[in-house]
Amino acid sequence: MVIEINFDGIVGPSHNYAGLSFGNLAATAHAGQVSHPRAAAVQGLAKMRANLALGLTQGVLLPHRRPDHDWLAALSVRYEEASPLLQAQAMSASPMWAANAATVSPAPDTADGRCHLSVANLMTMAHRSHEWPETLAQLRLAFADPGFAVHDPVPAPFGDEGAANHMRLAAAHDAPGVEIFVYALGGGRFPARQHREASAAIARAHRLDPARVLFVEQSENAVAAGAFHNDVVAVANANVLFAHERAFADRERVHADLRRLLPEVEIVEVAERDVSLADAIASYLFNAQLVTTNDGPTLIVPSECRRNAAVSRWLDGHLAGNGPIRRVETVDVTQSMANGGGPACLRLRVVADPATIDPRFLVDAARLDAIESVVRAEWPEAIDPAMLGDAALLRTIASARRRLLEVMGLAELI
Ligand code: SUG
Repeated sequence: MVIEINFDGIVGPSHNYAGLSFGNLAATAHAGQVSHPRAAAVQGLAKMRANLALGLTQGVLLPHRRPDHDWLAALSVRYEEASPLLQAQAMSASPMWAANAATVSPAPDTADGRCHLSVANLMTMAHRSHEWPETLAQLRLAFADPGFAVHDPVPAPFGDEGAANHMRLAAAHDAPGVEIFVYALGGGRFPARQHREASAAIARAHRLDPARVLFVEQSENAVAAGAFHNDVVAVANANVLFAHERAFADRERVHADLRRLLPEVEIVEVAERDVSLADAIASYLFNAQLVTTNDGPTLIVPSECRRNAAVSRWLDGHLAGNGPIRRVETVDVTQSMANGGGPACLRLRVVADPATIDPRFLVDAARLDAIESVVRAEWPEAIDPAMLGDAALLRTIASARRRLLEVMGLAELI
């Protein structure tokens, strides 16, 4: 049976705050602070447990080798001799944000009836530009079934940041959908990380019906206010689009196109006067997981949303008014949030039959327990970004990841 599966990135043992993502306000604000990798990973696991409790199917993607010695070798430098900036870029735990791993087009949308995945090149940020080879290796393992087509990244200079800039709307998960690719134009105060040409290439590779694809420009205001990915200001699931009024350059056009292509669509728009763009970005209201549960459309928001008065008021008002979102759940992912990664950043959605996926990438409560034991025993308790050159820390990070992959039966990825 075809269902939606959320693959969460397990927070890696090198999780730290080096302030590497220009345009990501949270990451910049926390630059130089001490991080807590063990607590961060435990928070991520708790979120996965909460998803299981909602009746959802849960998968995982694994932390990458850190530091990335292969990348440094391509730059002709050894970690010990690299500049502090290069060290931090080689050490980032950024693969935890699985929404940036790939763009996924489920089988009901594609001409060949296969589920297509394109690994993201993430070329705009140096620390993320070297993620794709390991991500691709994991995707090729997890989705080896002939029902999937796994694609190489779009070549430079066309920036692609994966599912964070892609939304799929459909009457039901197993019905043909409308795929929306959101891109940003350059020239503003912050870099445009998703280029239209990259999105167009992916739509072609995935053999999507051009009549059911929308290319939508992100509003310049949103990028300038710190929405470095569309999923900071909009999220979609099934027939519900949940977006800020200022998410798109031309909102009327987006709404009209959607209503024409998917008459069942329900658009939940939050007005600037109710929640400002600044509040939306600070609280990550839209970086929520919008999922289908027995109670209907359910929004899984970060706890920061309940600490923001305007956002909390909006959520309560929507629930009280019997809006399309029927239930709101709160999760604590503050360690990831401090680097600009909310609940939606941490997951990649794949609509497919779980029986066709390598079971080592799927988790139940028992497997989460096993992962948590490794995390509690092996993950560093704290990392001061000024200590990234420390040899003992490097050994701890490498052995912690190795142990996790062994426990998960994925030693071939070591
Ligand atoms: O790419 N932060 C990530 C956050 C990604 C959020 N993902 C989505 N919105 N889907 C980024 O900016 C900060 C790492 C550092 O500064 O060390 C970072 O990479």
